[in-house]
Amino acid sequence: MGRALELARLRKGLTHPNPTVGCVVVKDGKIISEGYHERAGAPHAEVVALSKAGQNAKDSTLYVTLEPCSHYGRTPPCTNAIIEAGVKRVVVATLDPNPKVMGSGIERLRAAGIQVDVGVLEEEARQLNEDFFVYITQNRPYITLKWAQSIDGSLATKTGDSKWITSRESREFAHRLRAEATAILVGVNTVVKDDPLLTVRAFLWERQPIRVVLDPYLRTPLQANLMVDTSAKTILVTCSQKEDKVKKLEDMGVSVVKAECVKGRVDLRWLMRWMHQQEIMHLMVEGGARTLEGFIEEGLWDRIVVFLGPLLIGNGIRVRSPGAEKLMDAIPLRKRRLWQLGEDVAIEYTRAY
Ligand code: AOF
Ligand code: ZN
Repeated sequence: MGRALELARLRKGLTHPNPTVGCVVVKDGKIISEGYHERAGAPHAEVVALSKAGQNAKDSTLYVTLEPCSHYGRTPPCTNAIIEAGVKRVVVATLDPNPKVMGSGIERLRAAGIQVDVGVLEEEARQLNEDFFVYITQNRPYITLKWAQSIDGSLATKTGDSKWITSRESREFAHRLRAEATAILVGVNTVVKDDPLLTVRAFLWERQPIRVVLDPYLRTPLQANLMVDTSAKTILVTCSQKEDKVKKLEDMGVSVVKAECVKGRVDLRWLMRWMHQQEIMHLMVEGGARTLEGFIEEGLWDRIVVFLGPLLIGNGIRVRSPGAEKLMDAIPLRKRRLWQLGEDVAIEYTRAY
């Protein structure tokens, strides 16, 4: 199962809106074939591994990091392939929370007389696909909030200077995080002030996340990097009804989405439902402060990754939500992972409960 998880990790970030899945077929104590799910629409991990094993799969044990599917999606059910191949035993790391599967894959296999064991390296398997799990059960993308701050908590100086709080190592690592997201979102102020590209550039990658700008009044400059650069798709989410401006932007190749708005701000809950419909599985919010606050205020986040740069900025721009009076009113977090990146550290937090 450790090997199957390794295989799944190879495709992390490349299978949206599907989970990443690895599979190993074992016979007489030896691995006879391996497979992973390459991308949405491609065959599932089990089918890849079984077709490599051929006739040899008879009486084998199949290890898979996610419950085999039992439904017709973009591809036929894996349970059929497993039963037809004559597999004797199936070991599953974790159940598939997809309402179309959810235990029925296991049932199908057992009904066919196959021994099925569930729960091997379950924690690792759940963490690997936690974005898919949220997406498939909650009608919204999995949401990562990411920012870089000084030791005393500033995202920028009073005048908005923020390049750079963290080192090149941290920024490269941040591209790893981008690579796992389906879309990267920023507020229009960040576009105006920082003019970011929001692409994965620190290493070669098969796809670029979609860029999304919260831009209620269509203030994104036509010459902004994310307007001019064509290596990734750009979507502006707006409250504006100015048809001529919309047309001009669309002519430049960007998409403009007219959002439901409340008091001149995009309704984030509406936006999350819309993104779910667009099969955006994992959204990373990169700032600025007001945008991050909006997501925190709505309780719309699953994970926070904060980068700490060795600086004291003092009276700068901060993420202020939820403005607790008492510690009792603060949002408690749980530290999950920590990375040392040169002089910086990055810490990953999830909800404490
Ligand atoms: C598996 N093995 O490798 C994957 C599974 O549209 P489809 O046919 O690709 O089905 C997608 C669903 O199948 C997805 O939402 C998830 O429930 C499951 N993914 N299942 O047995 C795999 N990628
Ligand atoms: Zn399947």
